[in-house]
Amino acid sequence: MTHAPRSLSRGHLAATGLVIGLLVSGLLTGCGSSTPGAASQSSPAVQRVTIDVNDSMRFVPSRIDVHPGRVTITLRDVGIVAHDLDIPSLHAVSPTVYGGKTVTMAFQVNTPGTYAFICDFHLTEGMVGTLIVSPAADAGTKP
Ligand SMILES: [Cu+2]
Repeated sequence: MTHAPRSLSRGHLAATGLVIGLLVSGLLTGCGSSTPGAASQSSPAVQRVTIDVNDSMRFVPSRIDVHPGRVTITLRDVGIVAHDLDIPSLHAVSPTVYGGKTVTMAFQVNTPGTYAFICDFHLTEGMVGTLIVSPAADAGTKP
């Protein structure tokens, strides 16, 4: 008489533990595989950014925010001095842009992080900027 309920409850506990275990492992593998893998592999959209360069030897804006993937930068010279945009760590350099002209550059960036870019002509004058590559998962939560 007393054996039946005990074995029943043990079986119930074991089953509950198994279900929780499956749920937890499912959640863990779901997080692990979707965040970095999908972000760098499956974002076909090209991200387009326009940056002005001017006779004050500045990039405007000097900070660009993108996600991993293909990036196209349009460099617009709103002054008369020639400039370029060089991202040394990505081996990406734009053509030289002259006063009143526009050039474009395209590159691929796969790894989130902070990448410095410079104007090769005016580095000593502080003509620098920062490319911020944040994980694609943050796209929806951006303000
Ligand atoms: Cu410059």
